[in-house]
Amino acid sequence: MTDRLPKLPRMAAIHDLSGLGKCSLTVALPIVSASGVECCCIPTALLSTHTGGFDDWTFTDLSDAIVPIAEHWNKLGVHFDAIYSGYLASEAQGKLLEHTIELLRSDDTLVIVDPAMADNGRYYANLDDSMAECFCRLIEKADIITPNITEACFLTGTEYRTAPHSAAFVTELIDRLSEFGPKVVAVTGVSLEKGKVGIVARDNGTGKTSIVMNETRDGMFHGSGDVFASAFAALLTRGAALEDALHLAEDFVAACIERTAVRDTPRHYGLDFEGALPEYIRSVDELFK
Ligand code: PXL
Repeated sequence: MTDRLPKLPRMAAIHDLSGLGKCSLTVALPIVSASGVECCCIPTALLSTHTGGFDDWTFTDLSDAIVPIAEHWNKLGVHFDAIYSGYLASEAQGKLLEHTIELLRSDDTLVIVDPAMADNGRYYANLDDSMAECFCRLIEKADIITPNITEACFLTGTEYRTAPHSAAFVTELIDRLSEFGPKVVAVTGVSLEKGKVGIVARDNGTGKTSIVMNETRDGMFHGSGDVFASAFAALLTRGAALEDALHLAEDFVAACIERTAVRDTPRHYGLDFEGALPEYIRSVDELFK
């Protein structure tokens, strides 16, 4: 049997660990694993909850652990097919992440940076423009970036606009983000027409733009960006075509949102992704059959 199994791709996932309120590592670890990719974790901070919608969260900074973990892995000679990062607790962590990427990256490593710092026209708690500056430096090192509309605006110094978004506005954002050099720019939370929301992605290698849209649901679904980016990053790490990765990841997010809405799970608790995993795994298996 083992000689029939393909190589297991390996990803370094560098995110905070928020114990309650699914996002960051509590989303990346299960979803990357379910996608058939080994997920090696570097927790950047330990929080009781994430910072969106909860009060009085605890916060333990793990900045001092980031580079030593990467140095140990580097010394072991472990090869990473991908490096995937998200929310950063401080600007200083941006510098540490840059160093970590240098330590873990090989010529064929895919670097995915999700500049998770803002939504709905506002920065997350305790973050400001200095975080956008920090992510501007980081996305120069990335092959793939997955900002939402707010983050795309903050990274490019563009005034934030609420939905519906004109195609020209989204194209302009993608053009400006492409100047930072990433091969793939995938902007999430785009609504080109009332009642629909989704992702517009451009492959700067081919110049092809792909759009995937789903029905909107009322309200905001915390953690949906992390669910999308985790599935998308893992599928691309496995070698999926951009269009396939986009559709599969977005369908998965839509199924998670549906379950969250039907259960009426408090939105800040994150997406009910657990029950959508079996179907997602079947679709992943089908794609790589
Ligand atoms: O998913 C974004 C995110 C990740 N981690 C922490 C957060 C947030 C958004 O609020 O607070 C700690």
